[in-house]
Amino acid sequence: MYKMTQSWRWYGPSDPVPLEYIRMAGATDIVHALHHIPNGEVWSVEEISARAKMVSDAGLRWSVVESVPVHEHIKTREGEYLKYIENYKQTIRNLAECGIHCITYNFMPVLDWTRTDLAFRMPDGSRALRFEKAAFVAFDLFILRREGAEKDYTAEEIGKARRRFEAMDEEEKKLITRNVIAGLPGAEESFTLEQFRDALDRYKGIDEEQLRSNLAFFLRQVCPVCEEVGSVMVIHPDDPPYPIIGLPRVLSTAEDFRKSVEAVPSKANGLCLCTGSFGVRADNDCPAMMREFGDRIGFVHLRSTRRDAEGNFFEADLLDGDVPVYEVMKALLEVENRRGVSIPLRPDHGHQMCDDLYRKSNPGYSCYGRLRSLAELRGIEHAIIQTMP
Ligand code: DNO
Repeated sequence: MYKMTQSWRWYGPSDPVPLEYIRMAGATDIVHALHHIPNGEVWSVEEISARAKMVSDAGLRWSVVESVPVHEHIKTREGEYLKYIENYKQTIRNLAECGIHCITYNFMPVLDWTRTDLAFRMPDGSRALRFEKAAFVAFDLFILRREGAEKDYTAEEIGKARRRFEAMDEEEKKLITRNVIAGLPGAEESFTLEQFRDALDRYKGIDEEQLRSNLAFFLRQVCPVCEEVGSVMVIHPDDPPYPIIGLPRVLSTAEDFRKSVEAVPSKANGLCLCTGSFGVRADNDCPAMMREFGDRIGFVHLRSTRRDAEGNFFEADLLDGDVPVYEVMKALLEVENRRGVSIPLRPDHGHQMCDDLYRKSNPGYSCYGRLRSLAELRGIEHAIIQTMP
């Protein structure tokens, strides 16, 4: 019986959750990146293998990279994009030489994932990450003051955002700004408001079709290298899965991934099925996606969000959100056993709880919340297996 490979994201030696705790959580595999290497530079074999050794000395295995960041020049296909693509290829080769064959990346312009609130109080006292639409629109319209932003919102949304903005004190304005543009864990870039406006300007003239074609161009370059060395590129969906701040999005739905595969059918063109990101849209059916894209799924983030009609969402308790976790797990087990592989899966965006409330942790990546999720996932998997033929 093939089962999920229980994995855990580790941010490196300065992560407040050390490797020894991760092992106690029941994970066997580490999801990791060389965060100290600037975007676009080659990861050398020396650096990769030194880090892999640190992981294996702790009795774990570094098997998934999350992420090798895609340089902005590649996303906009301008400037030094060809050089950065060559560097990316070399990093793929170097990772493969060290036995690491699964590479996560995203193609979101400028920002990686986005939240407005990193300490949303849950009824049980734990803290969750949240995206509040009115606060985000208020940031866009009245803090960033993006040119033409009003065109992206309805009169009602603008009215709500104005009232939300007027109710904010200076502290809250600063906090929201920091949450949106200073970079959440794993996002390798952070901006001041000025730099952020410049970064947005570079996307003027790049619409959805153009961005899609830039993604295909990139994949056409790197997938052959992956095929050569037996690796796979797994794209992480947009989070949230719709356009924000006037930027195009190209990986928010099943149809988006279909289009990508149609453009670049290489078997190295894979998917990181993040149920929390896709699950923010009611029209994304995560178990169906697991089945449809099963052959291309190289990595899974299993978490659950809860949305409302206005476009707000928060990271729910794993079994109390909009994502049908049981169905996703069942579909995953079917895929694994059909393919004869164990797919790495990690818990994601756990709540900050217990002792973690009183110490510094990476938002979404504290210890207990993820430990709880992983335990629940393991339980669900165990129970499903009992009833499988
Ligand atoms: C957030 C993460 C993302 C993800 C990247 C992949 O918690 O899921 O930052 O790592 O988008 O490139």
